[in-house]
Amino acid sequence: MIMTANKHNNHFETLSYLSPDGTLSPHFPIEIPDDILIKGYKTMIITRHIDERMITLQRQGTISFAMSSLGEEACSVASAAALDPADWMYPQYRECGIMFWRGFPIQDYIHHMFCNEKDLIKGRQMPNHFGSRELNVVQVSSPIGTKIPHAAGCAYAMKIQGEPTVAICYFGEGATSEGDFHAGLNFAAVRKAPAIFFCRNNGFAISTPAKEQFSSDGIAPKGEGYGIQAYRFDGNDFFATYEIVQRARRECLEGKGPVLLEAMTYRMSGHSTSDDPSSYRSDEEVEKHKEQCPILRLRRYLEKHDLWDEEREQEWLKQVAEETTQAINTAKQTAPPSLKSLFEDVYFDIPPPLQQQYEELQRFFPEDEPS
Ligand SMILES: Cc1ncc(C[n+]2csc(CCOP(=O)(O)OP(=O)(O)O)c2C)c(N)n1
Repeated sequence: MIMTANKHNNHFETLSYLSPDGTLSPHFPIEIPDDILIKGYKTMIITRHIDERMITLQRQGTISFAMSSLGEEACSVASAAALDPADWMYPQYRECGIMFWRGFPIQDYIHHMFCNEKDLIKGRQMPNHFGSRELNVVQVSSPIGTKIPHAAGCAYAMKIQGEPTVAICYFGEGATSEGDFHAGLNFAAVRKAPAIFFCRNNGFAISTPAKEQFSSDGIAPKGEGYGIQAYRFDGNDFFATYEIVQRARRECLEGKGPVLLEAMTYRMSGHSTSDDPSSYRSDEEVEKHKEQCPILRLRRYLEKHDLWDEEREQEWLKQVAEETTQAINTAKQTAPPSLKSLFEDVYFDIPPPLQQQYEELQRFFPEDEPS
């Protein structure tokens, strides 16, 4: 059961309902419709498959960089499932599952990973820095923690305007060491902004283990200091994640102020394709976490309830793999952003000095066609 911060030992329990063998606790307080569970499972499969393919493409030198959410898929997918499509989302780079939940086409995601001319952000960011204005997902940005005050401000604006929506901001436990974490949580707490601060505690900030990041009992007890509600739960448990995010959303909309969530999970992958985790953690440690795989756990539940089977699994894997292959092939044949795009979207009309720079640059890229 969830406890509020115990002032004597600051120990928070971790709420969990789904066991590794797929048995759901009879204490699970709500019912999640079967179609949400099935869509959630299928979306986690898409997320994992695309992550794997992107890592491979990076290793082959086709794309420049990739980050994976291997083992953390329930955090993004179950939380997105518990929200309303009108809620604003501020993801970090490990939340591509929210995009797939909200219906972002695989093709658009892969164009983004290739940073080509069909990338919605025109290749101006690194891969995994997705976003979609249409889906109310604010684009990822590299500096860690900067989205926390943005989400607090967005939530406060929605409150002032009387909109029945919340803003959710995702970040890792490493981001909580940034000043922006304090500024964002304090502002949201004082203004009672309907913001959900979703901390994915996956154990590492690149090579720094959580135990070297803070001396508190994780992140959840910090909510007490800001005077806000906090919950800690098993982030590899689709049911717990869904229920807690739904609850946090309700509390936000009841005017109780922001909620701090700490999803306990484990980063199964390297930090990014530039990282070699074998230099700071053992294979045995990683192996130990495999049994907690959020996809496996939900699959076992679905199978126990005749909502999924091996035949459906194979069919879905095939469909996802084919669509991904097709999307990769299309992205490979898509041109990079034009040189001209470097000069666009800042001014309504390109000022003469920039126009001159563009023309000078063109001399070095005579084959570049303005798109
Ligand atoms: C302000 C800032 N400092 C440092 C970095 C370099 N950096 C990129 S990711 C990262 C670790 C973030 O860890 P965490 O917030 O726990 O998220 P995770 O990668 O574990 O999901 C760091 C230090 C950065 N991008 N921005």
